Amino acid sequence: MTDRKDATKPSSKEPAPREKGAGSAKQSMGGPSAKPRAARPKRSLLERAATALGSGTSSDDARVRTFAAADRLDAKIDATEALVAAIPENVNKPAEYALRGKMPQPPQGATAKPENLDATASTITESNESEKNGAKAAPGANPNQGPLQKHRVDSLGRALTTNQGVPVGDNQNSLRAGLRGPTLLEDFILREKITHFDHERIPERVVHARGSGAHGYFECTEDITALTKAAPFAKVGKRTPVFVRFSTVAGERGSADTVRDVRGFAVKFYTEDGNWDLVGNNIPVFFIQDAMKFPDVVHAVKPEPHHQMPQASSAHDTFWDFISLMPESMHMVMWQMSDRAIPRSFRTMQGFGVHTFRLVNAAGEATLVKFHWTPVLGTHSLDWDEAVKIAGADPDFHRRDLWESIEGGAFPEYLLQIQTFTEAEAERWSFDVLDATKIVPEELVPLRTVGRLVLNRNPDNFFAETEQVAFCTQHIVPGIDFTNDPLLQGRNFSYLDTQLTRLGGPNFHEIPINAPIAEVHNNQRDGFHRQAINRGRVNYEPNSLAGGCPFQAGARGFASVAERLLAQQAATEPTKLRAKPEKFADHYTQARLFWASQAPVEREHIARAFRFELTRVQTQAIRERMVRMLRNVDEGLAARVADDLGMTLPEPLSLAAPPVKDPEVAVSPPLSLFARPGDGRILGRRVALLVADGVSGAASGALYDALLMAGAVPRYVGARLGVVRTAEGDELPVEVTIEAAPSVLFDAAVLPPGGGAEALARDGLALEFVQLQYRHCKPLLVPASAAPLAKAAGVRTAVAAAGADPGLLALADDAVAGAAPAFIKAIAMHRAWQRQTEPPAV
Ligand code: HDE
Repeated sequence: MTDRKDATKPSSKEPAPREKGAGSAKQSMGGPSAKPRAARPKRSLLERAATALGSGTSSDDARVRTFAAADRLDAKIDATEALVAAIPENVNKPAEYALRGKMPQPPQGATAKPENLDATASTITESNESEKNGAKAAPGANPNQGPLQKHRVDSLGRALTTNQGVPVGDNQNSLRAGLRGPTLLEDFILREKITHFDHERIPERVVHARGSGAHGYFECTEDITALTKAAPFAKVGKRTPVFVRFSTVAGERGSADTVRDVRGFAVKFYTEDGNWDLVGNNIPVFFIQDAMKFPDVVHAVKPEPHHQMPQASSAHDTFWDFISLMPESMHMVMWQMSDRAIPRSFRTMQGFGVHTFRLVNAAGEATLVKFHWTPVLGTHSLDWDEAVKIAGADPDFHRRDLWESIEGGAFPEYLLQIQTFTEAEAERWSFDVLDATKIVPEELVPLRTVGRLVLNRNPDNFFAETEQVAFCTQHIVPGIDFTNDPLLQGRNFSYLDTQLTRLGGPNFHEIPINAPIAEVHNNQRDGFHRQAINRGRVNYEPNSLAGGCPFQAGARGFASVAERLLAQQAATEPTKLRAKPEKFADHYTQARLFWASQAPVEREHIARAFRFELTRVQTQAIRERMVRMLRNVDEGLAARVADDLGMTLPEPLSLAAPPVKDPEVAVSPPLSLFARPGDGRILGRRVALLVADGVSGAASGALYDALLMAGAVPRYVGARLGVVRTAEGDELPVEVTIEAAPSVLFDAAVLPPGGGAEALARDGLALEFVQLQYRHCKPLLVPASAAPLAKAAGVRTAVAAAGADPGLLALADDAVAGAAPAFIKAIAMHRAWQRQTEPPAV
């Protein structure tokens, strides 16, 4: 290296004249072009001082600039030579090869430090600062990463401008030739505004188009460093920022939230080792075993291509045609027909990583793992009739619930639980852990809680964050690794590929919501919408012109778990083939396990769901094939569905492989929704207090306050907005009307204590309100004076009196004010399914 520390410092001695030769040849090939030193005229003291101060190249005096530039370019060449010479050869090359039977370990890349930063600069004029240019790049920095605040825009106190920052004088009128004349093409303000508007829409996600997102954090709560070196688990108490997006799968971007569908549960962890995306669902298995079939299953469930119907529904011929020909989907379909597919909210559903992944510790040892998200408020779902009605009353039901809960401080929270097991254990099981249509029952491997996820901030802008966020299964960090699950392997290709079209090119990682907080340094360049302005002329590795930077991280970097694939293979097995392992051929054992683990009311709902879906199917032969498939799950279920469809029981479908004898687990209680009732809190639960003139303000107010204190969302619901006059002679505000917020939007209801029920009993909408609260098995508080209203709506108070309906609280009017604890308990139970009959009694 030269003895110069910086071009801005004076040299201790006059540099030796440069020899003609390699150096000057480089110059003629476009390298830094300075005059050969020998030819340089003597400079005045003034000029030398200007150079020394580093201001020479921006001096107003052209002569000063010329000399300063020459001096600095000279120094740059010297420094470049020294930098390149510091890496005399690629000493790491042998480490790429398995030599003499030894597996190579990737070393850290060779690197050298320039003594003069100009050596790696694109241009020596980089120190000419301006309001736009700002300062030159800080060594080793990529400021495109990091907190989002530098991208947030707030226009308080600002005037309207064009996208070029030109103030807009008139945002009401386009530029016209005369008051009544035509609009002029010259109106660049109008054209810019309309053009931008015309291009506001980007392609929606081909699946999971409908989604809602939130920011939050993941907190590590248990030390699992023995299992993984992944950054989020580095220390108990460590918090990692996350962005989570929940979604439906089949519906378009504007479809309703409460359709019967799988829900996406995608979490992006912004770790200091880069982004880790855990792109999961709320159902722990999937329809298919090989990524090859993904386009088929999605085509089958999406609206039929000839008439584009039905929207966001699997209840049509093409879906069930495909499913009935794909028996491996039977397990997933059982979950999809269960109430899991109509969750009450994103806050009350589980999430699953689905595939078997690997955890990798600092020693490079791997453990197989399944990821589970468990909501602390418990797993709760809607009733199908309710879900259908909500789709009309509030298509944004889940989105609103998420948004309002976070705005209201009731932050959604989930535990991260893991199941870990070894390859040897997995080998012994009757199912293959690489088969995404199978779970690992909790009885085989219990869940272990290792962290919690808290969603505590709504996005500022739906498009910029929730729409543009790009989840990719291949986004993993050191400490996590894939397995050979053929579905996961295909996903690892698909997610990056899909973002290219959706987000317009290969630089989607630079969109603020996608940019990691870890710095990004590589030699990828150019492409649509490039944000980073990379300094210097080096965009390849290895290099010496940039001191080897950015260099290969070696042991600090990501390393895939070394697998001994061939050793696991049978000697007769070809190395390259298209086929599935034998255990994948068992299609029904775990579908049976799921059915056997459901509570009676859950089974009832599953049977009804099959009835509904298959009734919508128009082709009798498809219905029949599905019932044949169901016979391989449960004879009773098949018979019930056949009966409901008015068909005689057909023969069962043939099996690809004989059933598993003595599966490890025959019943798994945790597979029931009721296994996770939650922690008893009723955060964000919406409770209607029906009011009309004559209502007791004191009793209603006491209940209202108690519900509010419990974190619920009580609302005074009346026939019309304004106020009602209370029994005490005061006024009570009606917050929302029965028409605008019908029954299905509330989790529980209180009929008016004191008075007012008679008026409501004459209102068809109010009667329907009470009737549906009752039909949907929701907690209902019926004061004695409101009994006629309840009776008119069909509420069977006698059943409650016999203790068979824990969701119905029939009380004396003067007991209402103090009934909050019992009512809150009933709400926390979610639904009194004991009340449900087939067909519904009301
Ligand atoms: Fe996806 N999936 N998927 N998927 N998936 C997408 O990526 C795909 C699968 C999941 O909120 C797409 O960015 C293939 C399983 C979620 O932005 C696409 C296969 C699971 C989301 C894609 C699967 C998922 C997606 C569409 C079979 C649960 C939404 C837009 C091999 C573990 C993420 C996008 C968000 C999105 C492909 C199967 C979950 C096309 C090829 C299994 C939660 O890349």
